[in-house]
Amino acid sequence: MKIRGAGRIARAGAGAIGSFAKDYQGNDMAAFLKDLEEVKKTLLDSRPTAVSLWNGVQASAKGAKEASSVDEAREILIRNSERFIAESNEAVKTIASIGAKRIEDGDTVMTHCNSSVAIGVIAEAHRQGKDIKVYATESRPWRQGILTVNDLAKEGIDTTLIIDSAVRLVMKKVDKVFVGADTITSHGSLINKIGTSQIALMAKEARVQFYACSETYKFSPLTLGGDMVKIEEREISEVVRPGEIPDSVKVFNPVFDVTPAEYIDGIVTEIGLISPGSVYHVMERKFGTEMMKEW
Ligand code: RUB
Repeated sequence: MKIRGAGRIARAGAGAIGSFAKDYQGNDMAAFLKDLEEVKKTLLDSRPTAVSLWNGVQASAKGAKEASSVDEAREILIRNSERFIAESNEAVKTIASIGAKRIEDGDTVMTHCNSSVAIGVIAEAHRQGKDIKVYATESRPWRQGILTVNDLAKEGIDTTLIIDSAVRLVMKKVDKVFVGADTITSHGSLINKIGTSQIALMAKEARVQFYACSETYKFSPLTLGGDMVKIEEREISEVVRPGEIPDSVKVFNPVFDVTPAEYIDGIVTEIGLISPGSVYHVMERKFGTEMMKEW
């Protein structure tokens, strides 16, 4: 939790592969590849839900096996990692400019948790001179909403913090919802902070547009192979203080949930505003049919 948000997590994972390559000492290729596998495993085990980490790590480690020496492999990894980080930062900017066009002067927007990409979209609309209001959810139990309202207030945006259970009441005043993504599945579902699917359901009920803001490296080729997205569960200490409830009471603290494709009006990506139904085609182009078959 020192590094949060799927984009930052992916860039940190890619950066870690780059650092491993920079610092590596030794010339034995077999040992290098074995150590690289261990590094990858440690990184991937740290956050199971966000596929951005998986894609960032895989993209950075790509080509190591084909190198003819450790030095060549190190160079490849350093280059890959720098490219991934640069492209990722660029994608956030592009999404901001595409998403901002969906926000009109006078709109009231809702966001959930703390997504740098969704905040980027909202901040860009504000910078363009649009008069907007934002409702941001507290996002229990970790309260990432506090970070969000600080980010939005710094931009000078008219911001209101609400508790998560106020979403349905407030939805009447909202024109559009913008949230981030940890993972987008091959059938266009969104995995994001717990509570996102409730907000999407309420947005649908109130005929409010619901957008997911997601770089395409948050698209999961693993789901195409039938893999389920593992929903991370965190410490119960995030929910209750010691001694507050009897030991016999169980606490369930899932951190992410799944919003089905039919609740999503659009996915704002760096390659454009797309429908959940077109995720497969983007994956095919991005990851390649051959590579996808392996998964
Ligand atoms: C953060 C969260 C964010 C996505 C997208 O959860 O759910 O909405 O990760 O973030 P946590 P971004 O705080 O548990 O990591 O748009 O910054 O990539």
